[in-house]
Amino acid sequence: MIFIVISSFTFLSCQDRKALFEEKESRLPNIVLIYADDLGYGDVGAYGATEISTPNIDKLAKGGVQFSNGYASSATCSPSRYALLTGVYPWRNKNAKILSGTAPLLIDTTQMTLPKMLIEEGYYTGIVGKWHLGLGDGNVDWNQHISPGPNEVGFDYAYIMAATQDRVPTVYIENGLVVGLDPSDPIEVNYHKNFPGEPTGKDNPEMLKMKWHHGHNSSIVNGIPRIGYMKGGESAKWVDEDMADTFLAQAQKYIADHKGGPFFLYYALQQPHVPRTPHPRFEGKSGMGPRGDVIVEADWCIGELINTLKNEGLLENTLIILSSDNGPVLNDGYYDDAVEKLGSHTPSGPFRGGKYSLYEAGTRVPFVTYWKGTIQPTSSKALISQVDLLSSIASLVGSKIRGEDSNDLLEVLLGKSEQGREELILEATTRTALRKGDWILIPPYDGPTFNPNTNIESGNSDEYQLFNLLDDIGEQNNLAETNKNKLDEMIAAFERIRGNYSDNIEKLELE
Ligand code: NG6
Ligand code: CA
Repeated sequence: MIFIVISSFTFLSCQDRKALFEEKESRLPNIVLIYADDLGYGDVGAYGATEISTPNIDKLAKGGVQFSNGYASSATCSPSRYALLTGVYPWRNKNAKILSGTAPLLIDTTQMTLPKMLIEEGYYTGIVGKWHLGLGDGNVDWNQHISPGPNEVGFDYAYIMAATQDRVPTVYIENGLVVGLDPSDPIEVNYHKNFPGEPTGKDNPEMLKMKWHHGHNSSIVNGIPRIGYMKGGESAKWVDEDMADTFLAQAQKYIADHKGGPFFLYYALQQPHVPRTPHPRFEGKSGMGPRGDVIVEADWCIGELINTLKNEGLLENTLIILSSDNGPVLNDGYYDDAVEKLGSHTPSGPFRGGKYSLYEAGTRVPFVTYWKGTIQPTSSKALISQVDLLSSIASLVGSKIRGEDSNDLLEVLLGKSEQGREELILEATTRTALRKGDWILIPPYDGPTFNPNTNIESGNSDEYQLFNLLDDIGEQNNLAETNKNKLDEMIAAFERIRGNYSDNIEKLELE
């Protein structure tokens, strides 16, 4: 099967890559992209958290460039990951929304991606962790080789979960094959109807070890009710509490196997997304319940990964980038004490909103670059987005490829310049806003202004909202009425960039 994967691969062979690599005058750095799921700006010590301890992330932030104006492209996962890998704004693709576990591959196989660009420069490319960019053509047989997926958009190694930890199928997939699958117990997945006789979170509360609050009442796996229905595949089902260790071990193995380099490792952590299931050795460690505990766990994993790079002698030749796919949420559908045990911790930091929100906390996230001996420790106020990584990394490795919406901010990434973006479109559940300089424009949108389930403001309003972040970081004073000139300037800039993509906007559904 490995043979099939490699032979169907249209990219460079190992020998070609080695030759290309040897041609390069200087040694290209390895690149490790650590991407957390729903980690808030205020969840990290270096970004001001005092109630939770993240010493390993802090070491990267304090020893590298700590960005205070670093953004995810979207306030939800799949759109942010789409932009991260393609260098294209997610609102240009009408399918770039939170995907179900059976959604088809969101990235066109002919599209340029960050890993494809790196393969052309002689890199090995691997992903370990959360994918959530769709698989196959929308009609996947989970018992056969699953394609197209990460292997077809630039990763020559992939060890992934298909969607999210709260969505079926709850199995790991290695290069298109479900890990540990017993062919006599085939997997079936359906997002519309249950399989006859299978228990659900809705009908079988007695089987649950974690209770659902909203959504999450379909199939039960390991006592946790999920989104979507799944049958079979018993031997392949993951153990939630072991997921962090499983992904870490795979990421470490990838590094050890490719230490000859250059390699690109996309380490996509599942924490602190729901369901929050720390390994027992992290239970109670934060005093904040499972959400805090899995942040401590994620920080530990990051420390272990750095140790691996160090022990392999790679730390001086590896650019590490750390960020999160969107802002934080406390109650995202399970009763797990995230709200009750929060205490004085503020996951959104000084910002308004959270995950799903057009306000700052939806997309302004921890954003750090670290490269021992090459990047000098500094903090940066430059405006930078994850959509810029493709062009910036291309510039680093000497590729001429650039992404459609991706700015070459290599000097900013390396901490040598504070000349970031002038303007940036922010997205949240298909709605968009503009940041330009220190100003934010949120156009009027229909739909609820507040989601009582997640306790997060959507950013919707009947009126234009205009904020000046310089003296109003919490977006409290709407200046749209009092500063008409600025409002007009911002609307013109917004319309210039957004064009008529407003066709993609959907009525906001409560998450
Ligand atoms: C929402 C889920 C939420 C989470 C989110 C995706 C419900 C009610 N809510 O639909 O729990 O899974 O999708 O999160 O089902 S993301 O970080 O992957 O975008
Ligand atoms: Ca997320």
